[in-house]
Amino acid sequence: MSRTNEEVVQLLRELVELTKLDEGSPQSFRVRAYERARAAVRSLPSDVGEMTVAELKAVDGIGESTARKIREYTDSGTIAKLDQLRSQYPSELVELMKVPGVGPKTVMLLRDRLGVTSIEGLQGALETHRLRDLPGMGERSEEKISRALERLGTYGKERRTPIADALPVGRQIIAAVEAFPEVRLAVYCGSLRRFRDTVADIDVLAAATQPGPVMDGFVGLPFVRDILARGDTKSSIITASDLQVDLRVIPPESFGAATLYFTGSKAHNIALRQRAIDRGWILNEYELAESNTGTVIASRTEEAIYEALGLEFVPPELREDIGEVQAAAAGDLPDLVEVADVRGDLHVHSTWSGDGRSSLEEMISTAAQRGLEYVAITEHGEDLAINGLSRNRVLEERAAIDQLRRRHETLTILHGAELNIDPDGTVDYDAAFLAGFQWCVASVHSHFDLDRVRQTERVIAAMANPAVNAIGHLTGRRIGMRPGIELDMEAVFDAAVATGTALEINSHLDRLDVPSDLLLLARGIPDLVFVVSTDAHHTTEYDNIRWGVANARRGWVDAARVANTWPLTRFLEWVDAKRG
Ligand code: DGT
Ligand code: CA
Ligand code: ZN
Repeated sequence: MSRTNEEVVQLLRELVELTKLDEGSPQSFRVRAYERARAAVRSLPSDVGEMTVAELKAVDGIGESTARKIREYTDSGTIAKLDQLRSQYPSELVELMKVPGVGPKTVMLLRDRLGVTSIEGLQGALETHRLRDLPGMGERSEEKISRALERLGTYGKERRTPIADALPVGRQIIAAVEAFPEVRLAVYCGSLRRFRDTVADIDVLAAATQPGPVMDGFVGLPFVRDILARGDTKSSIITASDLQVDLRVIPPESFGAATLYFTGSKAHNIALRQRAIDRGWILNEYELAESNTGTVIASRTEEAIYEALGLEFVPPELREDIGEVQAAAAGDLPDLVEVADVRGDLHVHSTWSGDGRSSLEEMISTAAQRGLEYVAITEHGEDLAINGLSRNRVLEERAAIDQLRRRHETLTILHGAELNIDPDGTVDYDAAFLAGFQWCVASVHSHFDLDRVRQTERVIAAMANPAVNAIGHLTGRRIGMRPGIELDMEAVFDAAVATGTALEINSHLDRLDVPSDLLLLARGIPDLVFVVSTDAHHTTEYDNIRWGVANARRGWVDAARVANTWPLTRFLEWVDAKRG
């Protein structure tokens, strides 16, 4: 995506949220118009900065008034309507809508009746049980909101930003900083580079010999809302999307030591520093050096520093001091899955599903162009309202796929489905009809608030179904928006192994599901099988595979356990072992 397109996508996201509040509804005409426009710009190949209002309007999903707002932004750098909404609804108030169970109407009630205008205020009101007296609320909804807030754990003073919001900003900043003539190389470090689900801030390093102009350029970037500090080699800003970004300029000869230091984690750094001390050396953000003489041993690259310390290179996703330093010392790091290992994508939608945005033909030809060896088309099952496929539609699509197979001889196309797991663990269609599919993913799309025992039974019952090859986005979480269902992971892992069912690692940045902390619990289970899938609804979303892979790596998932890295024959043998 072009930089302007990324900026516009973020502004439209803001407009969506603000308009929800302004109109007191998450579904109003205007809200949906902005949402459609956002999806359209996201997958637009051309640069919106270069497009006229007429050209913008011609894009499917962009209406007249949004087209004018986009043009207003690319011409003037601001949108008057957005500025007005921002001043009317402060960001702390907007943030309240992220709490599950709190919609725009509730936010306005909270503000007008209880004077609550922030998450902290909401916490206070919950503690004193003042929510239950609001119109339309009660003890139950109060309890629900209270629990959701607790489990989300991303609010208050330790407010953290979901990676789906932070990563585009991080990439945008890197691109902007690397465009300065003085800068040779820029990287984001910290929790973002380690690929945590949420980040507190974005730590950026730039290699340059003249820091002054880089500092000037940085604080002058168009998406800078506030300047917190402007120093000689370090500055901090707040972006329009409300994220803190720190930029440090580092001399090129220290770049490795600095990226190592600022990537962290703190605990990983401490373990490395101890290894250095044991050897009579010091390790800091400038260099690895001999303590006595100050002679530099390594500083320019991270690789050189790990090597000097007698360690295998530790990928950033593993740097949490949970055994990776010992493993690197023993030459025993896992053989982590990489994007290049992936041969197939096993969760793909097209416009046959109500929420798909590229045609079947486009999804298949893009899979072929990208060099995939196999792909499973998995439209929603009939139980999913609006987006699901009736039996007739399934059979029609099967015929359409048969036609497309003739045109794509190097690509193996599986006709699959994404089934919905009912509260009791049953799925769509019937056994005979299900046997007609070649691959099925089954996912939880409803009833997120059952207790742990019932959720566990539900998922295990779906695994026992011979038609189900993988469980899609296991917990159903949306990072920062909806907590995942609670599961007895030990029981889930056991059932997956016993039934020959894979656990999907969903690549959507707001899902990253199975979450990496749960993947870590499966480190010692060699027979557990995973698949890393995109759940693409548009051709551009095949690219998301790298986020699923990064999440898998953070969970120490080795390539051998990822079924879609296997050659086709082996993969199909494994699928058929269950489908019979
Ligand atoms: P965050 O920002 O909470 O999402 O997590 P981090 O890991 O990005 O933490 P942050 O931004 O406070 O610091 C970035 C990195 O800088 C951190 O991972 C390690 C390094 N660092 C910061 N403060 C210290 C410190 O006091 N000692 C050591 N050894 N390293 C530090
Ligand atoms: Ca950080
Ligand atoms: Zn899906």
